[in-house]
Amino acid sequence: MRKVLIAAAASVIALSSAAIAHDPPGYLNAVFQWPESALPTLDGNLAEWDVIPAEFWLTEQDLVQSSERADVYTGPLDVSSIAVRMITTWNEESNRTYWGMERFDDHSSGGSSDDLEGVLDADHSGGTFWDLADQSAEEIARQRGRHAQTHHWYFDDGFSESWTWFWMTQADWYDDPQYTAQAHSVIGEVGSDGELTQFAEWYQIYWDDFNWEDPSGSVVHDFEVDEIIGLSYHLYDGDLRDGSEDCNCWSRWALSPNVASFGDADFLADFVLLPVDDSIEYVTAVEDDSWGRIKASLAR
Ligand SMILES: [Ca+2]
Ligand SMILES: [Ca+2]
Ligand SMILES: [Ca+2]
Repeated sequence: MRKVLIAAAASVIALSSAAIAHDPPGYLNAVFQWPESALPTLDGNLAEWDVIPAEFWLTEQDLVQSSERADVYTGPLDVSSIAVRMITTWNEESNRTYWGMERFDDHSSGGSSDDLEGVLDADHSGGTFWDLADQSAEEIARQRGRHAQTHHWYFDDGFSESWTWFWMTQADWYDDPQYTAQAHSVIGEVGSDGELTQFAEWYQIYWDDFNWEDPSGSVVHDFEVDEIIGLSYHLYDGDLRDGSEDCNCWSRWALSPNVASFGDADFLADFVLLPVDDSIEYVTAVEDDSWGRIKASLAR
């Protein structure tokens, strides 16, 4: 009996310390689930996403500046410079996360100055997925991104050579359609220094054990209802008009001011995976191009 109690107490302590580590502290948000019959159609038109209630979307109002760079913008949030609505959703059968984003930027620099970085710890293991002390080069290669993954995504109409960049790995196979795919559209011209609005939708699978040398030996996460995942968004807005060190023009907007979320899952925010909401009238693929879209746009 005593052993059981000690084990129970130890697990409570482990749970509570994990909860304290997650960031922002006390934060819990929810991940909307798509039914298998109505997965988003990746075409750069977000009409089908409008069935998702507004409270699931994050906007720029949910974000704070998260950077220690010298040229970081230090003024208040300015929706005439960056405005966004973005969301991470999921689907049980495919074990995919589906992401949607609409983003307005007054100054399109193009490429890595204006992208979204998504970080996700699917099995909520927490802890670093960056180098550990005294690791060999081989161990570092294995460790980076092993139990949580992070991607920079560029929805920039071909301005960037690749649309997805899992920047901490040496793997070159993670952009295969069995793992990820995207579609996007833009209003404006990428890299023109002018205004740009982007509409993007994409899916991404995640790994419990990502092995950069071994796609088939890597363990894909099996997402389940009620599971809590770790999630972070880093929304970059570089308005690099003069590019000087003190330009006060570079932003990394995130849920928390911490910068450690780049490579430590203890600093990701908690999100719980929801069941399908059957009360919603989804836009199914069959009616996707016609009546369903009209209905979805009328329902806004
Ligand atoms: Ca679509
Ligand atoms: Ca801007
Ligand atoms: Ca910009």
